[in-house]
Amino acid sequence: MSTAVLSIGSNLGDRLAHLQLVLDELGPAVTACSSVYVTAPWGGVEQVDFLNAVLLVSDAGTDCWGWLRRGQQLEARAHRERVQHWGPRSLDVDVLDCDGLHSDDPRLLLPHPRAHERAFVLLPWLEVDPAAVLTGRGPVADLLAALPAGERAGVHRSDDQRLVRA
Ligand code: PH2
Ligand code: MG
Ligand code: MG
Repeated sequence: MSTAVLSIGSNLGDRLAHLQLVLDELGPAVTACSSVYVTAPWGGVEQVDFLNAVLLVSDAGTDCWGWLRRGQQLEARAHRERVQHWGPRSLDVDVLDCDGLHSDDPRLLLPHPRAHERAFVLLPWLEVDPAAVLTGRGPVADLLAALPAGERAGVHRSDDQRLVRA
């Protein structure tokens, strides 16, 4: 049994359908789902905007490694190709935090080492859990407030693109 926070993102192909695939496949494990956000690319690679969202998930049969595995299976289902570091992708599923666990394993770094720097992660997370705390870093609301204004300015909630919970 574990409870995790997942960040999902896409900027290739049918971006909304790729995010929806995650909801459809994780089904009842999804306890909360944020709005869809249109987000400027983070990381210095010139590319089209992403759609991002955050999910809270919980499942008796899935541990923290299980969320990584399930995320990777979904990325494969969306034909994810690993071409360029921080480059375009059909689907990215990242485990941000899982049961407050710390992991130094390079295959599963927990908490996510860059979550605290990314408005496209913090803003949707705060929407689904206003009291959220990023393990080792502090309240998500404080992390968001500490970001440079430009970082937050690139993240917009979409009114016309929605995810439907299975
Ligand atoms: N993912 C990246 C790199 N940059 N930028 C945005 N806006 N959204 C992402 O999901 C994203 C990114 C690598 O995982
Ligand atoms: Mg990522
Ligand atoms: Mg990833």
